[in-house]
Amino acid sequence: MTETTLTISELTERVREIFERSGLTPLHAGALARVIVAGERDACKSHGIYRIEGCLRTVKAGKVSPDAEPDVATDDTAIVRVDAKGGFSVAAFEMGVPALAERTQKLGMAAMVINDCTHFSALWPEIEMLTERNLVGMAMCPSYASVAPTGGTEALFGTNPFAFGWPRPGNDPYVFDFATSVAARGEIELHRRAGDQLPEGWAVDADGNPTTDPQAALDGAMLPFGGHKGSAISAMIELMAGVMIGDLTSPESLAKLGMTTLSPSHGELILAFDPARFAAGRAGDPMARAETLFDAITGQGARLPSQRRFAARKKAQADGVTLNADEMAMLERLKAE
Ligand code: NDP
Ligand code: PYC
Repeated sequence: MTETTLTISELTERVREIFERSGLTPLHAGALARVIVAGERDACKSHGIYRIEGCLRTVKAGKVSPDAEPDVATDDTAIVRVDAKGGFSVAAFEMGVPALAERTQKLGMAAMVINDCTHFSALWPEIEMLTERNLVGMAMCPSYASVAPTGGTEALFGTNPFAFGWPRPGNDPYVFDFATSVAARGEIELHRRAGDQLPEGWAVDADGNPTTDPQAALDGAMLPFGGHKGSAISAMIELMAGVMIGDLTSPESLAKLGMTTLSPSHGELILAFDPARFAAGRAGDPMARAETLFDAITGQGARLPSQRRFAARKKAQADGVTLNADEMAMLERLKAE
């Protein structure tokens, strides 16, 4: 199959143009293009350019506000509130980060609550905005009901992503970011498009029987990672980033949208910590001790999460992003629509 290589800025410009033509304001078109191209750049295809069509469907269906102007509110407490006003989450997150960093530096820890947003993206770009500021971060959000609790057979939880980051000045940060289902739903869709079967243990069909057929999995339910442990973490995310922040849980988000082919709307919770403030001088420098731990992990031959991603990023920055003929055809088609 013919391949085309674009620089990161060429690809970003193409994606931004598609979003602007769809009626999104420059604020949102730019933020979406950055996060989607970051997915391609870092070889995270489940949240790369394949997501463009879902975003456009959501705009066309009138389920996201294309010109929302997020509102950031702070007071003297540790909670920063960002009202996304029905728009995509990415610009809302970017606008709230300076206030979250300021509160965290002042208080040692702080939280950002994003309400009323449409959220389809990976969480690591958000976490990296915190580690860049030398903060430890955690982020989580519901999605739409597509995962059965362990012991059950019907979609209830979302694929509920959970991400964590630890800053490593002078080095790539320690970042993990995963769906609390065995894999992101985007992976199931990519298997379906490629005509590939799923590994066993990822999903059940609409009758609750194990399946390796991606379409049957999309019609049925995915399974949590790690059995009852992932199931419990997924429930925690529904509670903290849905119920606790006064926003939609995954079943409520699905009920609002009525289908899983649109980007889900709900809220998000982000927690930030200043790592210099907790040990209070005990047991040495936390940043140096963290490095000892990372060395012990890699010293066994294990890799750190995000190492694959950072390697892909360095390659893309040097050589560009390579897309196949189908992906290029999709970009051309969407540009012309
Ligand atoms: P993966 O299982 O592919 O990866 C999860 C994490 O584990 C990554 O940080 C990855 O790093 C790391 N990792 C993978 N293999 C190893 C290994 N052998 N050793 C050490 N670390 C490893 O991710 P998922 O499919 O679960 O999720 C993909 C994306 O989907 C996430 O970015 C998530 O935010 C997003 N998502 C978004 C949702 C939303 O509603 N917005 C819903 C669900 C998921 P590396 O990348 O370097 O491989
Ligand atoms: O890949 O599971 C997923 C997902 C759901 C919403 C956005 N991404």
